[in-house]
Amino acid sequence: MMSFKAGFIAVVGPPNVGKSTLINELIGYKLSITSHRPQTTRHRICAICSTDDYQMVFVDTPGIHIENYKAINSYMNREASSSIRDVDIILWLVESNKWGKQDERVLEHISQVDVPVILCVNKIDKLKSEQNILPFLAKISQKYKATATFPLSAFKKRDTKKLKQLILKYLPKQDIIFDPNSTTDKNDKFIVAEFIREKLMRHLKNELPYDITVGIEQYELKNNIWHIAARIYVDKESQKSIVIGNKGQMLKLIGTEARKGIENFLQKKIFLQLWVKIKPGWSNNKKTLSSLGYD
Ligand SMILES: Nc1nc2c(ncn2[C@@H]2O[C@H](COP(=O)(O)OP(=O)(O)OP(=O)(O)O)[C@@H](O)[C@H]2O)c(=O)[nH]1
Ligand SMILES: [Mg+2]
Repeated sequence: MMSFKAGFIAVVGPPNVGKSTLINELIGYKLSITSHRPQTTRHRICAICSTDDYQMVFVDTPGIHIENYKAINSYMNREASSSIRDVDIILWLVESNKWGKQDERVLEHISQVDVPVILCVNKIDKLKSEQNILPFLAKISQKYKATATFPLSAFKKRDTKKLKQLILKYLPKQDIIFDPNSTTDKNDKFIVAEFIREKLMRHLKNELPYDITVGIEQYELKNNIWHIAARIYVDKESQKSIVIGNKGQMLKLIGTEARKGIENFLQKKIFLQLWVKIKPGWSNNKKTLSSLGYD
């Protein structure tokens, strides 16, 4: 298979720029969690897209950010910066007409590697006219000469289809990397915990810390139904009551939505139970972090 193409494509950028949204669109199904809040993605995760002609392995990364005062923040920044080494292509995401300190930080990392970098300028649907982006592009090109520049909206099929063709152009000729049937390098349990965390990120107001986390405690197939029990970790009592909500309504809503997403992903019925537990300072405790999979 001389002409088969395969490779790793890291997607990097500041928090909230649309990395995970773009990846889900590129692979054509929901794998990576997304929300309107920054720092949704915490772990590097591979999303695999295989055809008869190529295999693209997208590497989703946590947004590179400045405030890394907690152990979990430095873990996330490390996950992101280490992900750009040993890949074949980088998709560098910036938001149209937005440039900040975090973008500078991302640029520092990108400047250190020597692979094709496609500058993706996302969320152009927010602009009144696409022309408005030209001065912005000119400013970035003074800082860095990207291999290609691609303005897009991750929401638009036409854009993501074209982006895929561009990626294919730079994808190296080589043998397949993962089994063509696999979708990710993570196990189902990981994805399940993430789907629950997504609903927490989406529903909880901004006063709740983004660093809430989920641990899976039961994961069993009984009578063709997955029985899943998960514990949600928060820092203090007041947060616990927000997560549970008035008469348990919030937790119920999160459970219902998470169950739908998980059933869709696993293609099986599931029975989901959620609990909330207070674990003070977990996000700044290296030992707790590692027990929850942040090694
Ligand atoms: N208007 C608009 N919104 C977008 C677009 N792409 C993503 N978004 C929104 O931007 C928000 C952040 O998207 P994510 O995909 O979670 O961003 P991310 O870069 O993965 O963020 P982190 O994981 O926190 O680093 C979500 O509310 C998305 O719906 C786009 O092209 N246009
Ligand atoms: Mg993300």
